[in-house]
Amino acid sequence: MKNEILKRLRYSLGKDADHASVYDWRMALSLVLRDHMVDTWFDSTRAAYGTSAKRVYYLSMEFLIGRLIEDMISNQGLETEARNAMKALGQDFDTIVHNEPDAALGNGGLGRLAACFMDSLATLGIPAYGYGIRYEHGLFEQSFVEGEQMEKPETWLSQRHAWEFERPEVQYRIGFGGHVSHSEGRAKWHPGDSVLATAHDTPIVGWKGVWGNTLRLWSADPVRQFDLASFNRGDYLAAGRSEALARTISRVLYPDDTTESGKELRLKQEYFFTAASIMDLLRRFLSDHDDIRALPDAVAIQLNDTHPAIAGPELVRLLVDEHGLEMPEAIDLARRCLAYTNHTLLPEALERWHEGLLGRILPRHLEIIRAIDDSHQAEHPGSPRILEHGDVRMGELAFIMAHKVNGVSALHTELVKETVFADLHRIHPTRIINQTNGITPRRWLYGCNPALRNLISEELGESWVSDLEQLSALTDKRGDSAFVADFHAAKRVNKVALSNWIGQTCDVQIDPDAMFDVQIKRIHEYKRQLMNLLETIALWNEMRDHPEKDWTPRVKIFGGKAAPGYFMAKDIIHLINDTASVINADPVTRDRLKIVFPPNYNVTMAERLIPAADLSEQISTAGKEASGTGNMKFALNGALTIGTLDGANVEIREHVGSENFFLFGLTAAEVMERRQQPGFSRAAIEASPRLRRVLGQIFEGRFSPQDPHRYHGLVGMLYDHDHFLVTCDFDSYFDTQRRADIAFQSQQSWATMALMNTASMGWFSSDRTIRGYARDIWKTRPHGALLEKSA
Ligand code: GPK
Repeated sequence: MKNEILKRLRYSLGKDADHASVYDWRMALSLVLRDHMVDTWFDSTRAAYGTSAKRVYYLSMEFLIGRLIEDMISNQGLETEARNAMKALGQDFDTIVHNEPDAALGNGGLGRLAACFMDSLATLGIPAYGYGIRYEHGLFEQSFVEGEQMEKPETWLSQRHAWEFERPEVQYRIGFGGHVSHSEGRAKWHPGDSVLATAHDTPIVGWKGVWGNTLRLWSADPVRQFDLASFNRGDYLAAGRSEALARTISRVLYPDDTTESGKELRLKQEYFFTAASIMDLLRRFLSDHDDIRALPDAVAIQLNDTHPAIAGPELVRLLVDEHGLEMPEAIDLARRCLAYTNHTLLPEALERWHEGLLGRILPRHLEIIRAIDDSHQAEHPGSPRILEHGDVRMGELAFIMAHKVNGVSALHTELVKETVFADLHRIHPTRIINQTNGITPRRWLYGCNPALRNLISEELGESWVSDLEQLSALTDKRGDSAFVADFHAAKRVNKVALSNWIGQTCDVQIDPDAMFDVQIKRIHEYKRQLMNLLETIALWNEMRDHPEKDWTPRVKIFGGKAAPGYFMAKDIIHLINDTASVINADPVTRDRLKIVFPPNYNVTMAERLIPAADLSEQISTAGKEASGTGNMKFALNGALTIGTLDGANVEIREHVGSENFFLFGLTAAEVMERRQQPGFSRAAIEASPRLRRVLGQIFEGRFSPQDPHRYHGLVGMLYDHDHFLVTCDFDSYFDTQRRADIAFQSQQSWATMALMNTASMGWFSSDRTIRGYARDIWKTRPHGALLEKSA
């Protein structure tokens, strides 16, 4: 490998060892790793063609993959080789790994789920393509200036992307606007504008390098590169204008998570990547099939939320306008290919487009949507409509065009049936099913937590990495005090490493023996970072009132970004940082309580924080978090959860045991009921002197002395429209935190509970989730075993 790296350095980067930078070394190593992958990748592609196996197409606006180098090394079993080679070349391996920028092509859970699914699809050997957008700028870079969030554009592509193959020959023309002509019962769309979608392929190789799939991301390019006529006329700006316009489509990821931006460019992005993907999969299908009617036997298209829901009308359009099928048959054929995953019940996240806007950009699609809507109405009179009050409702469209609709946790799926899609569920009672989310153990234990991984592998060998339920064997170790001590020691190694990193990045000294209490996720009112902070202030007050008590030392760690236009979320960030300045400087509590908020939370930071956490904050208002996947990552890495009965928390608690989980708060049903009571939040505040005191301090400017009015709006919100019931759950949360304090005092029993979490989390592997999709939705079987045999 050493020689391969030197060769790549010389011939692909044009450097010799004496002049190579960290970047050059990283690229050389990455290219060597990519070379190793290509053979597996080709074999898999060939095998998929050979067996004419059904292929899965996962359409997603987001793939939050983070760094890839460690996946590429460990999935191919090249760790020792790679480390030795870099050592022999006099390079520090970790520096090289950390040189790779995160591919932040997603906002949060939805995008990260797509990335975990890609890993599991490859590990299970299911022929699959991920389809998305190659954003030039991923999720913005966050910094804090005097405690406030600032956003800077993210620039991961300012360096060459090591893993992708550009496919300039794989291009599709994507139309927008224009008009539709009808003659002899046939429609034809004449787009007014068009751009080219160009493919960029990243090979995704699964565990042990047995199978490789493709993540195909589209970039938008102008149809005509450069308007030479304008240029020659001297109009230099006009010459580049169409080029710039086309490129804006894949320029930037919308930074909204579970909130809708409703912008025209967003609709164009959605259509752009969906249309390119559908054309691409049809081309592949037609290359080895003659009969378009066989499409559902060869193609399963999964829509990751409604963002690609235009896939339904687009597929129907191609079947009718280009392949000459009749509308009813086309709709039926499309439906048998399509399935839709719902990720949220929050009304502000449900996509709707004004009919006028959609009709202007996609006139033929609007006609087809009307036809779909009318035919569904004719079959099921009185059913909900796709078009309502001048809006196209993408949820209803996705539902009606899918043969299966799934929720992402047991509770969420039940709520999908009872709330957003209650009427459609009555009409199609078998369509909605559950597929509880999962996480890939390759990244979220094997990769991010070497200390724990090694301990587990010494005990069980390595087969747990692709068969996570084997972790249950660790249950037998709970009475083995030596093993529990080793488990505890692994956690401590991670906590020391994190303490050092926080010392460097946040300039705050923290005690590795304190409880590390971590809440990392997008900043959103329903996730209730605010409640966590209020509890922190209340704890601080009590520590100051009773300094003589034996308090459990805590480090409160926050991480996450707010959407740039979400002002309440930005206020919450500001308040966390303001409070941290005051509390961290207090000599009375200095050894007992610290707040840290490292800026620019991303996948790589999660990989650092999760292995070092003792307590995982999963405290959303019950009924609001569809699933959560961070909750799974923490529990797998031996953190205990403090949480509500929300999303997958419910199932996590069932698996790890209620004695190993800190439950608090109202249930989803109680939440709905409480909201109906007038003045519920004032009543809750009245009843809690502790909460009243904290709100008083914030209101009076205790944490913002330079600007005492800064948080009047925020406190007022809690009094008058506490939509997420922070005030109602506060006391229960505070009391449960004190139970956690007491439990933490016995390190031995805490470590045993933590071990029981790790041992019980096998079911939450995304391998299990993907098997569920394959069995219940796609009707496809893993082919990895087949390949392994032939190898
Ligand atoms: C849900 F609707 C959305 C969205 O736009 N973005 C997003 O990340 C998340 N989600 C849910 O909030 C999580 O509860 C869930 O675990 C995740 O999607 C994956 O299903």
